[in-house]
Order: sequence, then structure tokens, then C-alpha cells
Amino acid sequence: MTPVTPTRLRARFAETLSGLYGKEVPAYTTLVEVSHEVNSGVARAMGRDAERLGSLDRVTAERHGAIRVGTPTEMAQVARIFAAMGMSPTGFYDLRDASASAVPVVSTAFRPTRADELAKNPFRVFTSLLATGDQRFFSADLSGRLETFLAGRELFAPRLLTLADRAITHGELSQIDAEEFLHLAAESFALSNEPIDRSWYDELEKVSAVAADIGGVRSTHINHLTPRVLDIDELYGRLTRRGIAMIDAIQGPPRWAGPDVLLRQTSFRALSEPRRFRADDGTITEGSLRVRFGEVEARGVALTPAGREHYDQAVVEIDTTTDADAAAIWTKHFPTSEQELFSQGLGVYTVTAVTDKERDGRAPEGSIVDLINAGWLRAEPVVYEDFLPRSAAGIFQSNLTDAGSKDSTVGGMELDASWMEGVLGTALNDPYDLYHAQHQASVDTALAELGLPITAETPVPVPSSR
Ligand code: OOG
Ligand code: NI
Repeated sequence: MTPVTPTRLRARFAETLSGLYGKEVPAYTTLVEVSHEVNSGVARAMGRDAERLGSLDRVTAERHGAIRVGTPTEMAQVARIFAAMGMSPTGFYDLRDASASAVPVVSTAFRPTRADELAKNPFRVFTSLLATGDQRFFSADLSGRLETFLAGRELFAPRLLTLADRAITHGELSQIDAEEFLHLAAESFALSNEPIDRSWYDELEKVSAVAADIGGVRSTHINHLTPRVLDIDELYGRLTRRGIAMIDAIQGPPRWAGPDVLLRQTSFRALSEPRRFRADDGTITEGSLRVRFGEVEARGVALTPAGREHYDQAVVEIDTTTDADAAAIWTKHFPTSEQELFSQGLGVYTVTAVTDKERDGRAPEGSIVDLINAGWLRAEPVVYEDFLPRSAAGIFQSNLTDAGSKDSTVGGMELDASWMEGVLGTALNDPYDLYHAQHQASVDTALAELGLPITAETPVPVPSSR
């Protein structure tokens, strides 16, 4: 029996989780069905152009999950489980200040980083860690009790972690081990039936619904599993017409006539799910909680640090303008064509050499942009594989019924990317480095194919984000 590779484990895990989540949250299955309808419609209407940002197979299988954990120890265990599936921590997101509501978490996303791995299966998981020591949210007393509670729980079976380490060490698992790994991993993220201690949950919920979801229970669960759609405005309309209650808006860049960049997301509202509760006197009652929702997303072209600055400025302007016409504001910050997005150094592209071009005695010369304009190189957009703190905070917030509480008069706690690296025991990938390396590698290969020295200036600035 052939061993199972990390790539295969990742694809199987994404499928298994999708099956599990569909049983737990039937509306998710509707969301996936409607996403597929929209994607086939776009593919029919646009033909091959629909696949500019990923093959239809990739987009159809594509999901991101969101999970939330309570302690650095749990976070480090998550890192081992995902490393077994070829997913490494990428990017650092601090959501504590990104939202008006109390969202006391810092996050990273586990994902494959190589273009060929992303093409095979791009499964990624946005993973948030509760900032239990941040006194803007938790008093010293509550923080102490919360940390004691969290230290006493076990989210992942020791056997699961052993199998994860085996996959990391050997770069594969036997089929028997792989089945057990997948079973235990999926089980760790299933919604638990264990009664929830009512007064403990309520005490945390007063501070933050997110804190209660993470620290009020003895297990974790997948919060949402997000399919990718090629036309999110169309999807939003279709779901609304089906009577599904959606959050008010699509987060991220507005719909407009120019190229889609970064990420646009929306979701149906968190559904009421049956959960069991234990009262102080020990009696068990049936109740319900609303914490899990159905998110969906559309992905666009990745931006360079310069492009990201344009996005940040556009967002501030949209936020601070009353009755803003978001698309009109966007137009002031972004060029309307992909050519411009590339030549202004705002979007991330790879290039390939056009080797069958008639040379007519002329030799290729000039900058990358000159070579593209003269037909020596073809540019392809690189899809944005990461997340946006502002949209993430917006998604968290639009599904909370209560803003919770945050005492901004006390200082926050410094938790940054290097702190997260300490927690994970491994370096975080910087998304800008990954995009830049992908661009540069394609330039090097293409120029070599055209027989040119690798001196032509590249339009993508070196990352200046840190
Ligand atoms: C994570 C929210 C962020 C996204 O897509 O931006 C997120 C969560 O709700 O745990 O998933
Ligand atoms: Ni999400």
C-alpha cells in the first residue's frame, strides 16, 4: 500500500471536515451548492477567463476553515497537526484593535506556501489564539481563572499528536496511520455534546462572546468552513432570495468595474444550535448558542506592499466619508486594468516567456513591462492566498449580538509576530515574501528562456512591510 503524502492528507482532511460540518450545519451544504451554481454560471459566461485566478477544480474544492484556541500550548499543537498536512503558519493578524467589539484574539493562517501545492489543494485554516492576559478584556482575577480552566483541558488526543509528528518526521504516513490521523483530527473539531457550565460561560460572554466560545467550553470546534465563489455579489443575491439571513454587507473591496484584488467576504448569520448546559446545582438543560456561521469568499489578485498601501488608504476614505460611494472612492485609488495594476507595481504577477514569438531579427530588450508590451513575456495574476484583519474583524463582529466590553483606559498587552513565533516554535511566513519570491522566480526563469541576463528591473518592490 502506497504511503499517504502531506498533500493527500490535506485534501482528505478538507473533505472530511466538509462532510462533518455539513452534517452539523445543514445550511453550509446549501451554501456550497449555491457556490457551485454560481461558479458554473461564471465559467459558462466567461470561458477560460474564469480560470485566471485558479482552475475551476481548485476553486470548487477550495475551503478555508476557522478555529479558535485558548493557550500557547494548544496553538503549538495545532501547528504540529497542520504541519503534518503541509500547512505552515503564514501572516500575523491582531484582531484586538481591528474591531469595535471585544475580539480578544491574535491569529495566523496555516496554509500551503508553494504554488504547486496551492494548486493541488489550497486548504487553509485561520487560527485564533485567545489573549487571556490582555487586561483591557480580562481582569487579573478572571484571567487567572480562565488560564487555570484552559490548562486543565485537552483539545487533541496524544495519539493524534504522535501521528502528526510521525508524518512530519517521515514526510508521509502509512494508510492505516493516515486513516487514524484523519479520524482523530476531524473528531477534535466536531461540536461537543458535553454540557457547558452555564455561569462560567455567561461570565465570559459578558466580556466577549468570542472569549466564551473559546474559553467557556472544554473542547474546540470548527467555527466556519468557507467555500470560494467567483461572483460574490451574485451569491449574496441568490442566498438572500432563498430567504437566508445574510450579514449586512460584503466585507473588503467594493464591487467595481476594474480588477478584483485581495479578498471579499460575506456570510449568513450565525445559526442557533442546540447545546446542553449545566446549572450551578448540577441540573442539565437543553439550550442553544449562536456562534457558527456560513462564510463565503471571492479571491482576487495579490497586492505588493505598495498596492496594499492603496487598499489601506481607500478603506480609510470609505470609512470616513458619509454616504460614501465605495466604488467611486476605489476608482481614485486603483487603476481599472490589470496591465496598470502590474506596471504600477501594485499587483503581484508571474511572467512566462513567449518562446515561439517571431523575432524578425529583433532581440528582446528593456524592462519587464517593456518585454510584456512587446509580447516577449506574458503576465499572469497571482491569487491572494491570505486574509485581511479588517474583514476578519468585520466577520467576527457582524455575527456578535453583543459588543462585549473592553477597558481602553488600561494598556494592552504587546503580542506581535515574534511573540507568535515563540508560541509556535517556528518562524511565521511573511505573505509579502512569498508573493515576491514567486514573482521573482518566474522572472528569473523567463529571462533565462529568452536568453537575457537577469538584470532587468522588476516592477515589484522588495517587501518593506517589516
Ligand atoms: C475567524 C474570523 C476570520 C476570515 O475569513 O477572515 C476569518 C473566526 O471567526 O474565528 O475566518
Ligand atoms: Ni473565515
